[in-house]
Amino acid sequence: TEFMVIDNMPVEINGERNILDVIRKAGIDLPTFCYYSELSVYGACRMCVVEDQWGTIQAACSTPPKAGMEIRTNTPRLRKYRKMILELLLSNHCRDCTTCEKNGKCKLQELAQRFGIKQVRFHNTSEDSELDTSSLCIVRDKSKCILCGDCVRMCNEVQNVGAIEFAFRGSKMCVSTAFDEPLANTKCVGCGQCSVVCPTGAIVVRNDTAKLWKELSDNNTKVIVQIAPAVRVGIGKELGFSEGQNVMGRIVAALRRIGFDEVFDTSTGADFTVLEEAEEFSKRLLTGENLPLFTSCCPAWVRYAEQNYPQLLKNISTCRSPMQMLASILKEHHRNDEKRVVVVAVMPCTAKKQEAARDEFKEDGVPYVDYVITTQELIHLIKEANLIFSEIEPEAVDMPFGTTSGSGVIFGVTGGVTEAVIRRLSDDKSSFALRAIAFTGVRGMQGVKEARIDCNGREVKIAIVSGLKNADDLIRSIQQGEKQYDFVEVMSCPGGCIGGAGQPVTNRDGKYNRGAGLYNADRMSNIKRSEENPIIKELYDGMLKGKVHKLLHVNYLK
Ligand code: HC1
Ligand code: SF4
Repeated sequence: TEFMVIDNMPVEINGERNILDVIRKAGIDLPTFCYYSELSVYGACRMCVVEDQWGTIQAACSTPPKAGMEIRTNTPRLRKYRKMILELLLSNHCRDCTTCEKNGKCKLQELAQRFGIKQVRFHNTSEDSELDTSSLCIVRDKSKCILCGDCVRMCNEVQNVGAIEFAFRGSKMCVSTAFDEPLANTKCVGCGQCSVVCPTGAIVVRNDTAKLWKELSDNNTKVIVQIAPAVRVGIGKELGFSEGQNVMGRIVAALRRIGFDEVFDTSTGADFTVLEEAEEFSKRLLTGENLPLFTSCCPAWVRYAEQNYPQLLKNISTCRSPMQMLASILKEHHRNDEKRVVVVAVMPCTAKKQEAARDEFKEDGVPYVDYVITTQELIHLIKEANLIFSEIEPEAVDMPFGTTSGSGVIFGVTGGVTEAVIRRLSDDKSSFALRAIAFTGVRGMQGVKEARIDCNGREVKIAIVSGLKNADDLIRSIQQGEKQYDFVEVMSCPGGCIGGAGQPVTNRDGKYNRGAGLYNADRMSNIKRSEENPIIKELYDGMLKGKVHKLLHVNYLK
């Protein structure tokens, strides 16, 4: 084995691409602003500088490890250098930390504290800039940007959207949209992944909680809320539980204390999606038309397809997303209520805010989903209500739409929609067959997965992608005839909704734990298949009669 020396300790080199990864493996949290293992190396922030045995200073993120190398990470020179960088960054940065959306989660704030910066000797030369609040999903504040470029690389390399780029050079350099247009006028799909990697408050998730408090205090309004699958495994870590732990019961109880009148689970909506999508898929398999079928529940993906592949829109499922299906059912159920009824959705996703505002999902100008808040905003609500989350006793959701299935819950992790649909379509209904589906290739955190299953004697070819660049590559290989599929699941966020930009930020292991939390919930669920959820039959025989098309489907083809 090869090894190098880090701060007098021998450390094994095991395929790491740079010495930063080796250093971190050795238990040293070398600071960086611009390094993410899933993005290309930019090497601009210089916070990860180290000194070698000859006294040369270099950035650890862009130096490959070599056997025998001797590295120091914490010399007086390096400490001075890091403090200088931080001071320079802070001199050009707004320092209203207490009122910043990122307060307590900002890397600049954390490192200023870690390195004991007590004063900033330089003057702020940057001009004031206006907030860009044009997007329904995220808010940009250029004055808080430190030019690490993480958002730019995320938007280009992982999402293949390219809505933001570096503009100008030297002291005028900034991150900008083309022609400095408001974000809403660009190709931005609202995935929010740029905010996930932004170390400061320069890009944050839009906070819509103020409007919600207003609704909650209005006695003439009934406020109904639905909770998405991924939220239950994404929220716990910040509220005293372990990452990925399922705290659904506590979320339900907290929402009731906050003042929501009825609480439901979006996985109930997902069960309807499974049935409708499975039927749509079987029909297409018979006719051979518009294959592959692309899933439609991810709104950032739908927007991406509208902008880049309009010819593929006919292949996208006409099923509304589970959030929209449940919302239309809820609004229909309360159609004749005396009170005004608003539906709120708690989502792991920033793009759902945009989906809810689409004209397709409005009736007489009123949206089916009135407000979307993200998991992050739900944490704000809980904190603002002074609730001690860990001391709340878990409660169940309301009836009559309170039954769910394990299939609906696994929607929140990449491959989950596919697995749920296969459960519906496979004619072997044994529990053995159900468990075997998990081993066909649908599970796992990889960005591209393939599975082949037998469906009524026919081999069905499936692809599952997360991250829009992966989706784009797959579409190209289909168009060039290199690949052929019948069913393609697309989620914009790497890992699926559990890694949604509305969730508290986590790493690879965190996403894995969240996924495991959802598979656990499925295992513990006594109803595994969507069609076995009793509310399904009840509504198809009742409220949905003659209204399936109106309430559960959508036409993105204009
Ligand atoms: Fe998702 Fe979905 S799973 S899109 O990933 O189909 O956001 O969690 O709510 O609508 O069910 C998100 C999650 C969510 C919808 C469902
Ligand atoms: Fe790019 Fe997504 Fe950010 Fe929009 S929200 S700028 S598409 S990364």
